[in-house]
Amino acid sequence: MTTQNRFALNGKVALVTGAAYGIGYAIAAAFARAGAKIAFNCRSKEHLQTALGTFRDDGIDALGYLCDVRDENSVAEMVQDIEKRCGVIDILVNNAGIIKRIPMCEMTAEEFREVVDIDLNAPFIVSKAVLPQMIEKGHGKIINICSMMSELGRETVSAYAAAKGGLKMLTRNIAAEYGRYNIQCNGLGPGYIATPQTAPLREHGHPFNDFILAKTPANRWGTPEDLAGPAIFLASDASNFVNGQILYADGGILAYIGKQP
Ligand code: NAP
Ligand code: GCO
Repeated sequence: MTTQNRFALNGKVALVTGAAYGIGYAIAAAFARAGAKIAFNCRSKEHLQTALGTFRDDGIDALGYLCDVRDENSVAEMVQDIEKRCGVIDILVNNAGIIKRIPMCEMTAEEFREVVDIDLNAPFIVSKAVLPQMIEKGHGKIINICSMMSELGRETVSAYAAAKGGLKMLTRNIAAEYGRYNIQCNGLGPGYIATPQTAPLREHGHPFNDFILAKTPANRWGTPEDLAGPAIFLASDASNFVNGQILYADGGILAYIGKQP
């Protein structure tokens, strides 16, 4: 196999959760351009229809599903339909996620639970839905979208950091338990990326914007497209001996104390 072919995804079936827009959309589109058959899901019918149109405009024939990743039955039905129509899922990206920015003592237990349900419990649910078929097929790739908050805390994101920290360890445990079946499970840890999720932090004049630029050696917010290459690497044969790792695509934030005064 040539070096270039090791990064190809031809003939692969990929499910990217929460890929109606943002990071998930960019990863799904990159996988399609690398040769994969794409399936994605989201909760909103409007988001689904818009995303299907955007994929079509991008020349990508994607399968779209209305499915809340917290709903085991809905996830099972989605996976069964994808595998009936396209074959066994070779690549799963657990991307769907939310954040609630609330000081911990003002956050309700229900709000905390909702974030952990979507950002941590759901990757468990969706991974469990695809693993048996990957084992039977003799290979598979699971990529969990982690975060700076898999490593660092900050004010107001206690639920999100707890979930993303847990997702890092779920990643390592899936690698530990299923590596013997030629299944690689790794994390992709984006830095601060310009998507709807971070839009509130980038509003004109918001102090967080200057804060992040000062904390990022690249001195810019990332774009969803900055994650395409790292995601293709983790989804392809090029990473067949990489397992249980978190690949940070963060512009250098984690390596940097911050701009000196
Ligand atoms: P986003 O713009 O808010 O998009 C989130 C996507 O997930 C949407 O398509 C949303 O569609 C879907 N979604 C949310 N909850 C869902 C559920 N319960 N079931 C199914 N789909 C669901 O977020 P993003 O910035 O692209 O982030 C994507 C992932 O990267 C998240 O896991 C996030 O934590 C992580 N991340 C983001 C950044 C960043 O700086 N943006 C950095 C590190 C990590 P519906 O609302 O229609 O369901
Ligand atoms: C926040 C941001 C971050 C990013 C991302 C950083 O409020 O701090 O939303 O959490 O989303 O997770 O890697």
